[in-house]
Amino acid sequence: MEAIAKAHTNIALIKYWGKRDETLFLPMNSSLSITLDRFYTTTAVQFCSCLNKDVFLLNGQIASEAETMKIVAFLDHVRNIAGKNMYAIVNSVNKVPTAAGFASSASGFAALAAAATKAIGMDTDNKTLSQIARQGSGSACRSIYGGYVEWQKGEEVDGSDSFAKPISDKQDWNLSVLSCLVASNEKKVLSREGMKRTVETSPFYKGWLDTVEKDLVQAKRAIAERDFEMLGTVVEANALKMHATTLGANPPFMYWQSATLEVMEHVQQLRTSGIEAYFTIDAGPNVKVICHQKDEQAVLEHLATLPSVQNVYLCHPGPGISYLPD
Ligand code: 2P0
Repeated sequence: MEAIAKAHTNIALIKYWGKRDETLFLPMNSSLSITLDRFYTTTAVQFCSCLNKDVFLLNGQIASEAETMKIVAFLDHVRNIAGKNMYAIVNSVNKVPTAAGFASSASGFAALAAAATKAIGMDTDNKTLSQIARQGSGSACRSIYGGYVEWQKGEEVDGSDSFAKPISDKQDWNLSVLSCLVASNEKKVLSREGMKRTVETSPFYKGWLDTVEKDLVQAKRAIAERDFEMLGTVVEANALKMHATTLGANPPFMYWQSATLEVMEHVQQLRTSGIEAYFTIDAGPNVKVICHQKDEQAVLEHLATLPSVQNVYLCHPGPGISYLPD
């Protein structure tokens, strides 16, 4: 009863920001992402009647109590669906610079969902897998698939219509994503807490909800038409709007640091100089820059010269989940 699965991280072009149901991880809005080739998690799961509790190893070490509790809750869910009650050893290795503030929960829970369901003997299709991964971490439901992926928020109270799927066409648009690690000195508000506080207290949250579905339609149209300017414009605007909601929360908070603003300004200057590049930012200070592949070296060189940028990781659209050995 062992299986090994690999899943890649994803970067949201249209953000998931806010839950309507925290237990089932049902989002307030639909979102759209690119799965990235460079960062991934490989997870081995072994269920055994010989165990009297779940064990979670992260990068070769016994994980903390808090991290283990999240994994146990997720395994409980899988055991419940499968109707089995064996404990498991979960051995997870992250090829994501997590200490640098790049989130690994998407690849982590996508890989765990795939490995755990297979190890426990379930024959799961990707739609079901996406729904299961969602209940570990919302953004994980998008990492089941490669390329450009939409998470439809769904309408049902039981979450049965809330899952991700690849957007149907133009999957081979090989844009470049440059993940910029900036000098960071503050502990961030975790995204789970940040989105909850924003939904509950920010007067700007209504503005987010009123416009995000329109942003999604525009982003999908831009991808279908391979219109990079249209895509970049809506991606940047959507990220700025998400971050604006945090400023209205009570207590207010912001994920940006001075280094974040420096990269944002530089990207806008690149556009003025004729290089098409756009930024997006998640729940942290790092900035992701998207551009055409033909411009990636020029953009990389520009970003790497900024004093506040510690590292730039060049990424491209990557694959969905896979099982090892295949
Ligand atoms: C996203 N983020 O769409 C958005 C944009 C951060 C900003 O999904 O509570 O770790 O586990 O469902 O998925 C990060 O939130 O939150 C995230 P939970 P998750 O990528």
